Amino acid sequence: MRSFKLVTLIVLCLCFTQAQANLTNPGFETGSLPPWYKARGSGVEDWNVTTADSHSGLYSATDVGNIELRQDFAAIPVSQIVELSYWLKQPEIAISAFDFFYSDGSGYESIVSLSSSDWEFFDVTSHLSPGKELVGFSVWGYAGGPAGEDRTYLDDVTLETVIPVPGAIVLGGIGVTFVGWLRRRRTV
Ligand SMILES: [Ca+2]
Repeated sequence: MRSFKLVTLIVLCLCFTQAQANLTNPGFETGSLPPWYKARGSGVEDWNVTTADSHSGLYSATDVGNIELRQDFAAIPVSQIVELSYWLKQPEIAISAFDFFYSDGSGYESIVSLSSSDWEFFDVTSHLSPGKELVGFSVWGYAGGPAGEDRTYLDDVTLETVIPVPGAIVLGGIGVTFVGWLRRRRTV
């Protein structure tokens, strides 16, 4: 009985939704920045793609200074977003701001603090405003702190949505019928 419920649940999940990645070049593995672009700020070294370090793959993006790296995309309802996250590395263990840009022209900015000099994961999904549509996302480097170079590395940005699949009800119905048929066969 428990396995029947589990199979039904899996079938329903598979049929009703579909995960979708929404960023282009999320891990900088094209070896260049676009469609990411420098939006605001200034520093010693503009955002660029490097092989000096990476969270995964060959490349990451890096800058030295308080400079914003942004990507714009077609409007995505916040209600469909299940994850907005990224990986950062700062040898000086400093801070980094991130910005959301909404279709109504409003924005949101907050800051994350790093706690080690290794790669760190930041999930900022909970900062999104329900009911709005996201059209852009950015991450900042920093300036100040300890005396050394103000370097930030960014990699593996995830903007994942889950959307209903067209015809999902039909597929779900077929799934339930099939599971019911299996169950009947088992009990005969
Ligand atoms: Ca990468």
